[in-house]
Amino acid sequence: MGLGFPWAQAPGSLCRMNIRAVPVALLAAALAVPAAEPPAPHGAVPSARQLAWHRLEVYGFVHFTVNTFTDKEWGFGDESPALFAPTAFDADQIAAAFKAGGLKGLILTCKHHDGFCLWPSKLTEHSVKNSPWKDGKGDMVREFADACRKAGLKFGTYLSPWDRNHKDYATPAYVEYYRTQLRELLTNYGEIFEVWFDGANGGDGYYGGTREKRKIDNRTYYGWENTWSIVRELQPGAMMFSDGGPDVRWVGNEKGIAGDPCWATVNRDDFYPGTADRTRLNHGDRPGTHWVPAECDVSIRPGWFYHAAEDAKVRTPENLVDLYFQSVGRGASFLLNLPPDRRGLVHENDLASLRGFRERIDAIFATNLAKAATATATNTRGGDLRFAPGAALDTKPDTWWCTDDAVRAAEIVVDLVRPASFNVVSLREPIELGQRIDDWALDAWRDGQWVEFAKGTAIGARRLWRGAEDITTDRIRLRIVSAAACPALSEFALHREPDAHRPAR
Ligand code: FUL
Repeated sequence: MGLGFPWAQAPGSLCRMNIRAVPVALLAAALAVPAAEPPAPHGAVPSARQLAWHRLEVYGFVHFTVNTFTDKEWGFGDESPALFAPTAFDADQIAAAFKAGGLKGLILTCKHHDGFCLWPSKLTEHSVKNSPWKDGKGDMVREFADACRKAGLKFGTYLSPWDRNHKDYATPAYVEYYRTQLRELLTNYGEIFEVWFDGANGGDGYYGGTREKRKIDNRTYYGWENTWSIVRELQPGAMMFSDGGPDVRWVGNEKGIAGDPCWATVNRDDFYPGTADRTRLNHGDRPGTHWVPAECDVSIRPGWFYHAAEDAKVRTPENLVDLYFQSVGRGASFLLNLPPDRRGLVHENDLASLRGFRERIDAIFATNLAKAATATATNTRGGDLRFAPGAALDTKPDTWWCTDDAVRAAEIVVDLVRPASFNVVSLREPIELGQRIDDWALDAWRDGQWVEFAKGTAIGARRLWRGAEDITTDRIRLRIVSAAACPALSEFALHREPDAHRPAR
């Protein structure tokens, strides 16, 4: 697997370091310094597919089925396909809304718990083929997949394991049905970036007319290992989500909020879909046996499906920005649900909120006040400029500051040359080396001394600190107070959230 290590692309060379931050004389001197080896990775590390996924940060859900027309959240499974009748469905409008919000991918509920399929599955009549939409000739999964590709969005699938329509649910025959449906989705719609395995199982349902309660053992019934191998076979690049991974884990709530800290590692074998220790999922395990980062799923409205009664209850742009800081800013991903209305469009109120969210995020991150700064560190690995602190200022994921192996505490001082005001700090570790830093603090130089203004524990894929007030200074110090292995940092950036956008405190 190609992990994109800088040394793998240019062994022993200086070509990928932050040359701008280094005076020419030093650069020349460095040519005489033997190149240091990069450190060994620490603990569990991300796979290539996880590394690619981490870079998305924000993507969205589309919840759409018969529930949209019955005003329910969980269909019983006895809904007639004739109910599914969007009047102006337009996958391009939905994809454009996702783009407007800065979302990088779209995960579609191809089948929710009610069992109704948004594609003409060969295995059931309970699908769009018996709906009035396009006279039963449409394939909504195809329309979404095509619209996503046109708009440059990644496309993912949600196929509910719990099926309240299917007569065989709770018997081995249904598991075969489920796996064959999964094959349909993973074979016919191009590249899939994430496969979502929901853990819900409420028991009662229509089940082919029996209208009874059926219980299954979440741990054994679905034979998850065999289902997961289908995904690996057909879509090797796809991330698999469930309560416990294997690739991305539930964050333990549906509020969009990761714990602080939220370690990317977890003892994965303690979890399987449908059972969750919510606190552990929210914070991760440190140390943990596997790299299974958290995903923060939340709806822009109170419900996952569209309800006209909730048109005035759409989350505000300010609230979405708060959630961004509490998810992406804690090393997790932000999965925002945008449920199409009965027309089959993203509602105007949701769109306005999304646009406001994007504007606010852009206003914060468009300018990095540390970009032209210089940095010094208490230790640079082997004295090799490739690992000098300037490599964290360039914010490129493939270049990073790193210390000698024996070091567990270190400091970087960032000199801004002239005073600047900021209220957001962005830190990232090069996670291909594992999560190394345990404790950090930030100080500003004020009136001739260092004054601490922030501290925390996990950094990982990203750690955002958001201040209530501006910090104005010309020098900032990052102290790595403790680390499980010699620390490394790929991003140190300073930003300013405009006053008009800041939350009232
Ligand atoms: C839950 C489901 O029961 C909800 O309906 C929704 O799909 C949410 C994302 O996951 O487990």
